[in-house]
Amino acid sequence: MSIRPILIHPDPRLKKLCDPVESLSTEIGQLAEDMLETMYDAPGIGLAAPQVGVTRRLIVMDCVKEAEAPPRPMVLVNPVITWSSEARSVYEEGCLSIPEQYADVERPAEVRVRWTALDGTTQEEEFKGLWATCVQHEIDHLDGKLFIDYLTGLKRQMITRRMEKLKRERARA
Ligand code: K2U
Ligand code: ZN
Repeated sequence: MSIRPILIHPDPRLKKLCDPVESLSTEIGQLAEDMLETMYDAPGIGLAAPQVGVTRRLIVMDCVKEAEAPPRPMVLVNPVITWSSEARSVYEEGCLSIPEQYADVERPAEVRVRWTALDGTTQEEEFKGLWATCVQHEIDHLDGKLFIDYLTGLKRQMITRRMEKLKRERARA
């Protein structure tokens, strides 16, 4: 188990179309474990493999928000959205690769997702609410898409400039 560094936008690895996971190797299992640990440490409620520099189609999530409720860590290999609702919802999104920047993003309110679990079984589940927003946000990462790509050019440029400044400051530290 190890916490891996999270790439910060702008970074070409965050814009790449990720490759499907071909086999459920121990390396993939270790990566999933590290991604969950990295996500909880951030803290966040989702994380995609490209955010830790691995351009493979693997995401982790745990959107359980109630403090007393048991966590529900999920590992989705090669996730595919098989259905999206007509209804849309707006959520103020953030991103661990774009720290401290938030903006309203509109997405389908409910989605059905099919994926391969680490045990090799095929799973399919409908997600609503924050889980739906999160799974769409994570699958976007696998296609090199960030939530700021849904904003106007001006807003996106402003956020990108702030991240470039943050990276310069971190490099000097
Ligand atoms: O992909 C990521 O960067 C993880 C995000 C996932 C996420 C973003 C927006 C909306 C839902 C999920 C992190 O968890 S960012 C932290 C966060 C948590 C709740 C709401 C917004 C941002
Ligand atoms: Zn993100």
